[in-house]
Amino acid sequence: MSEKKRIFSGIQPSGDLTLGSYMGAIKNWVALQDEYECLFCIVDMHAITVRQVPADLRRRSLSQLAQYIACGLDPEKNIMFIQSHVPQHAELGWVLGCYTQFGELSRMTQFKDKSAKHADNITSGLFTYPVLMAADILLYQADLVPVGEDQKQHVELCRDIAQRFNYVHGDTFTLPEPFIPKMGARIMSLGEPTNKMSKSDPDGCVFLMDKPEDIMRKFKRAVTDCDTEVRFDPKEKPGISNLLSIYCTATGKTLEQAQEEFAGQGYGVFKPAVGEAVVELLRPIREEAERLMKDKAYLEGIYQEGAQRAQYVANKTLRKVYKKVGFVAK
Ligand code: ATP
Ligand code: LTN
Repeated sequence: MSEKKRIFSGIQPSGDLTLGSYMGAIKNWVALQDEYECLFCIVDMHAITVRQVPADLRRRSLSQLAQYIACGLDPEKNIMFIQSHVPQHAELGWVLGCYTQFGELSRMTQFKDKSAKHADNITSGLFTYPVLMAADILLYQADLVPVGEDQKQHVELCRDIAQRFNYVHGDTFTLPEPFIPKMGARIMSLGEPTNKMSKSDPDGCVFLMDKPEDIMRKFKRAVTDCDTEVRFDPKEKPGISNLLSIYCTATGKTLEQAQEEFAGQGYGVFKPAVGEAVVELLRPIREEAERLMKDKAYLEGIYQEGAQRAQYVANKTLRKVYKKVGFVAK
C-alpha cells in the first residue's frame, strides 16, 4: 500500500442497503476514494449478532458488493472484501476484548436499542460488537472512518481502546477519526421522522434497489405536518426537514436554494419532487447493480482478491499485537 492516508468502513449485510446508508456513508466513500487508500468491507460477522436466515445473508452479502460498485466505488482502486474471509478480524477482536471494559460496552446506545428490540436474544456477540468493529478499523491502521452519525460512539470507543493498548504496550495502533457528513448524517424514517431510517423498518425506508414507482409511493406518503411551509426546522418540522436534507443530498443544492425553490408551493409539489430526485439518483445504481449481479464470476474475483490484499495488511498488525501481548512466535 502507498503513503496515502487510510480509510476503513463497512456495512452489515443484515438487510438491503438503504438511502440512509448511502447518504450517511457510501456517498462519502465514493467522494474520498481518490484521496485515500480505502478498504470497504461487507461485515457479515457483525450481521449475525442478530439472527439471520443463512440463505438471505449469503445472497445479500454478494448483492451488497454489487451495490457498492454500482454506487461508484472502483474495485481497481479500493480493497473490497467480506469480513469473514479475513480471520484476523476475529483474532484481533479477541485480544481487544481483553482491553475493553464491561462498563464501556454497557454504555453503547446501539446495544441498548438493539437489546430492547431483540429482548429474547441478547447474545454476548451483540454486546461485544463494538470490539469487533474496533478490530476492523485498527487492523488496517485506518486514519479515517466515514460513517453516519449513529456510529460515532463506536468509533470513539475504538479510539479509547487503541489509546489504552498503546499506553500499555507502546505505539501500536493509529488513532482513527470518524468522518461524519454535514448533510445526510442522519436520514430519518419517512413514516416516523423522529426515528432513524433503518433497514429493519421497510415502510419508512427507501432501499437502493427499490423500483421508481415504490420510491414515489413512499415519498408521497411521507409523514409531514399540518403546516404548508417548506422550511428547515428539525425540532418543529422533523418530516419536512428530513425531506429537505434528502433533496439537498440527492441534488447537491443548498438548503437555502431548496427552500427558495419550494417557497409558497406546498407539500403536494414538494414531496413528489423529492421522490423524483431520489428516483434519478438511484436509477443508474439499481440498473448497474442488477447487471453486475448477473456476473457472479466477476464479483467473486473482486472479493477474493480483496480478501488476499486485506489479509496481507491485517497480518502485519496482528503479528505485532501478538508479540506485544506476549504470545510465543509460531
Ligand atoms: P440497523 O437497522 O440494523 O441498525 P442500519 O440501517 O442502521 O441497520 P447499518 O448497517 O447499521 O444500517 O449502517 C451502515 C452505515 O450507514 C453506517 O455508517 C451508518 O452510520 C450509516 N447509516 C445507516 N442508516 C443511516 C441513516 N438513516 N442516516 C445516515 N446514515 C445512516
Ligand atoms: N457498526 C457499523 C458497521 C461496521 C463498521 C465497522 C463501520 C462494522 N465494522 C468498521 C465502520 C468501520 C454499522 O453500521 N452498524
